[in-house]
Amino acid sequence: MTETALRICPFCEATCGLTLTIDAGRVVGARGDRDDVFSAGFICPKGASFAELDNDPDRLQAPLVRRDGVLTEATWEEAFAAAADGLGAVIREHGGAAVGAYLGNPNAHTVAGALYPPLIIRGLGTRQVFSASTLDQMPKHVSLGLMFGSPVAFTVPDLDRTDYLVIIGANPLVSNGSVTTAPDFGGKMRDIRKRGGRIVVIDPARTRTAELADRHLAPRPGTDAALLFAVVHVLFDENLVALGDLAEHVAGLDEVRAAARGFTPAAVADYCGVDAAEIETLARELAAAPSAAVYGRIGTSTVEFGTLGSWLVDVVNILTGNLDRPGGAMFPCSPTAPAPRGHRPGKGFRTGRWHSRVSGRPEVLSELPTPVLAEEIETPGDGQIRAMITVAGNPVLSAPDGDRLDKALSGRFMDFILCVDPYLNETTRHADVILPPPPPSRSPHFDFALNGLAIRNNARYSPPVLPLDGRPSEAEIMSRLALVVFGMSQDADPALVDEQVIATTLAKETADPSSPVAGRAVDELTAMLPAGPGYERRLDMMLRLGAYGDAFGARPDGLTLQRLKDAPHGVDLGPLQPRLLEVLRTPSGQVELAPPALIEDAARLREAVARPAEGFVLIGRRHLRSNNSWMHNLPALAGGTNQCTLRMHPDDAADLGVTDTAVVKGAGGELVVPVEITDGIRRGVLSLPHGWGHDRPGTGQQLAAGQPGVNVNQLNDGSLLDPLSGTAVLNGVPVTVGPAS
Ligand SMILES: Nc1nc2c(c(=O)[nH]1)N[C@H]1C(S)=C(S)[C@@H](COP(=O)(O)OP(=O)(O)OC[C@H]3O[C@@H](n4cnc5c(=O)[nH]c(N)nc54)[C@H](O)[C@@H]3O)O[C@H]1N2
Ligand SMILES: Nc1nc2c(c(=O)[nH]1)N[C@H]1C(S)=C(S)[C@@H](COP(=O)(O)OP(=O)(O)OC[C@H]3O[C@@H](n4cnc5c(=O)[nH]c(N)nc54)[C@H](O)[C@@H]3O)O[C@H]1N2
Ligand code: SF4
Ligand SMILES: [Mo]
Repeated sequence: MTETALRICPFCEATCGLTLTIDAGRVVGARGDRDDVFSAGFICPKGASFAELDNDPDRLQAPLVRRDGVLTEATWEEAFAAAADGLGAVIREHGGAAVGAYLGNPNAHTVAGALYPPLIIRGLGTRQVFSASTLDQMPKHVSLGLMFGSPVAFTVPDLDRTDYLVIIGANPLVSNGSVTTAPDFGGKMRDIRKRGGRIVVIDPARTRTAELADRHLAPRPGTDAALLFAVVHVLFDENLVALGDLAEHVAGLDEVRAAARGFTPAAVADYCGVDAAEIETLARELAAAPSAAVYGRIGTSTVEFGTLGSWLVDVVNILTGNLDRPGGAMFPCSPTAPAPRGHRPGKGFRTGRWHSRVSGRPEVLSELPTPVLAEEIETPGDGQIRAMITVAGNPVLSAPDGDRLDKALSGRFMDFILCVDPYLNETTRHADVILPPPPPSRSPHFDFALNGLAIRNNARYSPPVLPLDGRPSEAEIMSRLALVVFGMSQDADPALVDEQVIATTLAKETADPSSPVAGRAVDELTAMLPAGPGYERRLDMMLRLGAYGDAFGARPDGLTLQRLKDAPHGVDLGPLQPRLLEVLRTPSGQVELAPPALIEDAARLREAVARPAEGFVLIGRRHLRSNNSWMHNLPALAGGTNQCTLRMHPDDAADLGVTDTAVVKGAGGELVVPVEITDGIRRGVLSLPHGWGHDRPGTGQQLAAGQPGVNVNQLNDGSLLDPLSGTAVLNGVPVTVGPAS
């Protein structure tokens, strides 16, 4: 007898609702949930492969502990004891500050990843914190922090209502959207055009997304900031700036006008490789559209001028009056964001409160750039990293110069490595202890991070579909690690960790006169939380304190966890609403259009524009049936078009005599790679996907090892960073290329 169960897909940012088929205690199928309030039945090949991923025989079923040099299966009690011994010894000898942490991408997709890493890092008191953010969206955090006073004040394009969409450096038809949570992004693009709207895609490659657009501009990689500055220039020059209702809330207009002065379309045309007339048309159309939204992603972020480009996306949205209005770029309101407390100035946003030990890179959001992780491990001295905790990450493949990190992790430097990960991969193979979380079917789901990026406000919760069968949940694994770093006995109840958070949060809220629970008794509120796992109690608390919450009974119609459980297809919270004044937290209480750090960095861009462009540059590429480094092991997704090939323009190939295999050389190394010749990429540009290179011994993904591909990040030595955010330059990397002999 088969049954069905609902579960939000955790494999990308689109957060589609799935209907799983369960047979004999395992998931055997998945289809889109047509009644899901947000995704309405949409599904992609990864979601459809849920069963394969959930049941992958290479997933670790039990923890591994290194014994006599060999990773060996152990019981959970043995593994937790080994974790406590190993971490405890390093903390006693060198202090918690000598423990480094690396947090990978799936932390944005798990309940445990949202709730526990901050506690563990605080408990360690370490500044050696690294994550996938400095390989990804950190430039956006910095630009948002400087402009709005909050590094998480993300805007998203209001896809359901916009008349004019500009997509710059994103390929949502393949990635399914990022930092904009929108199931069926492609369908929404088609709808824009059906209702008479227009779409422009700016990308050096003619992607599937570009093929859906009215117009495709193909700039040279790394030049978006200059292109957007030229758009700003035209807006000022032709008197097209129209802030509308924003006018009274925006400071720094004159400084931006002055900064844009040198960036005329003619001055940037050669550097960007885009005709001046195309840039002028773009600016005029943006200004003329009834509503418009510019949406930038990886191609504007992991580049030499990532923070400048991320900033200019919002500058253009503001100058055309499209920030915070329907059809423009709007601020979503997550159900777990604290209830709004009105317009009040904040402390603002600062980076560089401390610096990395070896090369002096500034801290950003309490993190250091992942490209400096290896040197922080290798370089002796005070503060050297002696132990690592990695959670849901694979930096050996995802970060620049993986070979160096690989050696650093395997060598004499490390006393102890602990990984929380379901797979033995290129990074976790160095662990002393691996604690594997249960598969998604046995884990809860709630989108703490991604709800704040949704193009329509909504709240959905999936409890675990299948029982844990004696394994600890990922929440319990992380709670137990928190107990270790807090120096508590291993016999202590892991639930204490959640109860401590609940007690502290409620004490703060009840003491805050602007809180919806001001003045109430902590005990009374605690007693209202449901019995059950600590993560559910914390989620219920956050929902009740949140923007739509029941304020612990004060607003009886408001959200509680029970209400979400009663609505398994989710609760729709309506289209995005203007809320700029709620999110603004700059000291001035204004939008800072011209933060000094960005105006200063524009000088670096001016120099680049003046410098003649030569040689090949490399960009990245994603495949629909792939996900960073960890989905190359599923038969349903492997093979076909999902290949680790070098894409190259036919004229470039002919000039160089490249036919089927090429050698690519970069500052970090060289690769021999099969070539795919296509006119879907600009001349002078090469593309390679990341997350490949599964040929290292001691990993445990057999299918992936059979089709290993090469690690693109080996071309990169890690020295190229966007200086304001510490983000690795992964697009627009200078390389040379020639035929393989
Ligand atoms: N050249 C180049 N490099 C890039 C990029 C690029 O575009 N070009 N993109 C960058 C980007 S945007 C990102 S986000 C990074 C990603 O970089 P990482 O986050 O370091 O790498 P992933 O490959 O996403 O690895 C995710 C790991 O999480 C594990 N995992 C999966 N599910 C769970 C779970 O439920 N719990 C736990 N604990 N673990 C889980 C997987 O087994 C896998 O080992 O790569 C970056 N690297
Ligand atoms: N199927 C699949 N989906 C994924 C992932 C995956 O690996 N596979 N990874 C997930 C993750 S971690 C993330 S962060 C998101 C990323 O989501 P997206 O940003 O939408 O994904 P990318 O495919 O990296 O798109 C970046 C685009 O920028 C272009 N580009 C490169 N350099 C430049 C440049 O200098 N300027 C401009 N204008 N464009 C440039 C590239 O050609 C590419 O088309 O995808 C997520 N979804
Ligand atoms: S688009 Fe993303 S969330 Fe939706 S089914 Fe595919 S992988 Fe899952
Ligand atoms: Mo990412």
